[in-house]
Amino acid sequence: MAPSRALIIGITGQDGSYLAEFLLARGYQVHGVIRRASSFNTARLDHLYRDHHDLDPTAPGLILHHGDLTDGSGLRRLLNTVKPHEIYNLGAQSHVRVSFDQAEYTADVVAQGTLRLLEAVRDYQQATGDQARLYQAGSSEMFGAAPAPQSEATAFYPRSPYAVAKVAAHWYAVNYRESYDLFVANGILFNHESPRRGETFVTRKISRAVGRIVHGLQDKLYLCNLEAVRDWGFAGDYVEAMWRMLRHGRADDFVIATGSGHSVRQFLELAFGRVGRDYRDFVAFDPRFLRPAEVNRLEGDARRAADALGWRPKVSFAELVAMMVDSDLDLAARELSLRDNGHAAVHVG
Ligand code: NAP
Ligand code: F7E
Repeated sequence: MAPSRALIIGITGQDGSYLAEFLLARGYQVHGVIRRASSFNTARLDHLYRDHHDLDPTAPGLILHHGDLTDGSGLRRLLNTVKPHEIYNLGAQSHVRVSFDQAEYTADVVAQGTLRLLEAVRDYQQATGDQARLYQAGSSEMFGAAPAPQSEATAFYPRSPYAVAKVAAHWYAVNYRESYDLFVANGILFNHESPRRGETFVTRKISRAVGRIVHGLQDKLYLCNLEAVRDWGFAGDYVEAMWRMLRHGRADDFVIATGSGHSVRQFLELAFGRVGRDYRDFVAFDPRFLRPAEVNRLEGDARRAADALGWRPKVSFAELVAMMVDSDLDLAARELSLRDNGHAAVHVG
């Protein structure tokens, strides 16, 4: 029997790599969309990738295609080529602070890009009669200043160009679901992290600094607001929720969260505590990282996902911090060894 085909937009990111692993393990043929870049941008996928000459095109495996959410005709051609059963739209300029500096670009990729994809799926479904189920990566940032805990019933109050663009994408998805009978599920995911998290998000910035400080490669860590509270889970757990949303009997919107919030300061205490250090000896304040409008507290209520999808997080906050610090201790040890052997530093962004 031919395998199920999944198309992942944003496969080179943190979530894309975990989702690709998850789907490959279940026998999917995974098609990933990557952006053309002047250097390789597939580091998170290298362990999964095999040269396409060695692949059977009708069997499970990973196949990569060039594409971009700003290029609607390319997306249409991809749908016609891949004929996906499931589509995961994870593509985004996903950094909240950066979205204040690149607001139009963020809107083009996140809001307009989702609209381009929905239009392509609508036409594909109408032309072929085949349904491609779509997962849309929404964010707890859409709740912004709304009081915690936030659930599917909480009204959005976005506080950044990124969050506003995600709200637009969310409502485009709802509108296309209601107008054209598309199967579109909106995941409203709270922060999820891992050793593969981008290095400029606060958790990874901290775990990376712990590793480099222990190995003498860094002596200061510059941060801004330590009182912000986030509901941090493990990305590996969260990609399973995406998949479950597309297997559910009805397209719907789901909050995915652990239910408990922690401050950046608490993350620092645990991360530095794991290596017997006090974060106060290393952390300094840099106002450049402040956002023009901050989101103070995000803490999700994921009871709908637990009841309808049977989804629950497995990795605790303390386990997540330990996993990230341990991984970055190894990475820093390798960086030190490369440096001592005359190689350039490992690039960490
Ligand atoms: P990420 O690591 O920043 O990955 C984003 C992905 O989108 C990368 O593969 C990136 O490609 C790709 N991308 C960027 N611009 C694109 C464009 N114009 N066209 C096509 N692809 C593009 O983000 P993540 O943490 O994996 O998050 C996945 C999705 O969930 C994002 O939509 C994010 O906004 C959303 N989200 C994340 C969290 C979280 O806590 N991680 C929570 C809620 C929602 P390059 O590698 O080439 O840059
Ligand atoms: O910031 C504070 C910062 O950039 C968390 C994205 O995946 O999750 C992510 O967005 C908090 C904020 O994540 C620094 O002010 C302090 O209050 O790690 P972050 P985020 O903004 O929550 C959501 C759910 C998404 O959807 C996004 O795509 O930490 N903070 N000092 C700092 N943050 C950063 N980045 N750097 C600092 O130095």
